[in-house]
Amino acid sequence: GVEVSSAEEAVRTRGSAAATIFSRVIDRSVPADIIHEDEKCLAFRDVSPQAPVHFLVIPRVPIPRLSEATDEDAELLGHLLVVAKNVAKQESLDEGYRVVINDGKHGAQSVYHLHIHVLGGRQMAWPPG
Ligand code: IU
Repeated sequence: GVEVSSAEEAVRTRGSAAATIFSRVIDRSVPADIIHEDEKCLAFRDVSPQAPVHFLVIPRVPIPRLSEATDEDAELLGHLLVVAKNVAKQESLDEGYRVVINDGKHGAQSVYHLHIHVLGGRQMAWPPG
């Protein structure tokens, strides 16, 4: 099996990042509908879905926000996007979908553990609110 360090261990290893509710999803200390899991990330259904299909892809390493990712995170960031599209296919989003990363105050980010939103199953509008 794959070696998976706990979220708390990841916080210690990385240093700065504070544990959030998503660390507890990773640790399974809060329940979540997990629809993909691998050695680097998880995908789970958003508890407050804004579309018929709405899931989040999060790294196990608790990077607080996209603007705090580093050049060393490039491979991980690419992996998260590949997982987002693979799970979108798994969820039969054959007509397309919206991918969103909210960053900071103006981005309306509420949970400071980097996450990719994938929304689908209905027509999206542009521009977003
Ligand atoms: P944001 O990009 O930080 O604004 O999005 C956070 C999302 O996390 C938001 O859509 C919440 O509904 C979702 N969420 C969740 O799925 N489970 C939780 O326990 C909490 C938030 I807190």
